[in-house]
Amino acid sequence: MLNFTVITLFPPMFASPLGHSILKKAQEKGLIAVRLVDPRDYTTDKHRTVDDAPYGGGQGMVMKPEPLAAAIEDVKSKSASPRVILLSPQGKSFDQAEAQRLSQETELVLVCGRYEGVDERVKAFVDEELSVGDYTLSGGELPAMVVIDAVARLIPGVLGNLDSPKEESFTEGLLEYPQYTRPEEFRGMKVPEVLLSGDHEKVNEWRSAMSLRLTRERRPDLLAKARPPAAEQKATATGRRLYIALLHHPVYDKNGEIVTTAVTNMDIHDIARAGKTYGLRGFYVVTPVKALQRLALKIIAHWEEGYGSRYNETRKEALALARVKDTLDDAIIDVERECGAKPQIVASSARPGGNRASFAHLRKMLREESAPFLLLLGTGWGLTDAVLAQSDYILEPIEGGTAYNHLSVRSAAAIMLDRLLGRD
Ligand code: 4GT
Repeated sequence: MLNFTVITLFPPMFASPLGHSILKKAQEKGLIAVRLVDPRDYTTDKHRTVDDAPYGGGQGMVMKPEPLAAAIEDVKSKSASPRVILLSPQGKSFDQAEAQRLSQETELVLVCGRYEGVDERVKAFVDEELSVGDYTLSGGELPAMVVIDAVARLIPGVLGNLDSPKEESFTEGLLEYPQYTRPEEFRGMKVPEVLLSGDHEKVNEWRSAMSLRLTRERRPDLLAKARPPAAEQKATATGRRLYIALLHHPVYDKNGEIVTTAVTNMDIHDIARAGKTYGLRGFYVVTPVKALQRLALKIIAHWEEGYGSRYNETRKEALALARVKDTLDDAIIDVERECGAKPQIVASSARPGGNRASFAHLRKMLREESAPFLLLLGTGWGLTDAVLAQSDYILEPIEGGTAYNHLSVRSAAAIMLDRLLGRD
């Protein structure tokens, strides 16, 4: 139960918003109550004066402090733990997080200014000031109604569902996705196919993707503000489609011969840690050499289960991404098993030439398509032409703008992950 008390010179203004729909029902159900208090009832002169001319001159009138202070004090004296809020353009911005915070209170007192504003000394009687946006209104009444509506909706039961009305946290803090209802086609405009599919997972993915895209286009400030859980899920939603395979065979050596390179501790650790940081779904260490597979497994298991797991909890989390496979085909089959779809193969090559996909393009595909992607990283002198030829895309090379072109595979992996999954 949340008790609102509104201190206003115009109590009848509240009748309509409170007398309809959700807010009306919320009061009927006893989930909120709204009391209206007129500061004019706290005047002591015979003209019941609530305003006066500003000291220092200037146009308009200012709300006198005495009636407002008396009204606030009276309301406070009748309540256990009231939180007194002055609606004011100079206040802190009211947003969904503020609404969430206020919905935890039991007594909210909303003070509405009129004329040119309230005498500054009234502020000694309020706990905080809130603004509903950067524009000027004729009074605090509409802002008070905005606050009542936004806060009341968050009280369990007001919207019908008894548990907290929070939706999937994925889209929390982002703009809503587009909504459609019947008919399926209206004036030549069709409802997106996916919404008719009955596939709830696909529908949710589409809605999340639309929310993200809309927010990125229109309100990038909201994305930057998104709280860590939302941000993390945003990363993993695209990262969940991306896998990396580190190929130790087939790769070239410096003479252009096809060879098998050795597994290294540092590559496995660093790529796993970068992968974990950016929300990569899985990291394949590919080598056909049994002894090197055992070595890779030992490196992973040391951190997953051995002394290292107790020694360093965060590295254990990262190494849990790593999987050892005999061949590239085994890695592809593993992705398909996990995602239910064949991965698109993206090769990376530092050698110039070929038809290249840009990082921006792959980043977009990761966000907007549902297929998994397997990014191939070569060791030694790079992936063979045969592997490049069987790939769906060859990623553009990473260029540092110099003639020197010898990034380690783990540096290249980190840069690629940032370009594909990192924050804008
Ligand atoms: C805008 C807001 C607000 C006004 C807002 C004092 C006299 C303030 C008129 C009142 N305008 N109040 N709370 N953006 N105007 O929240």
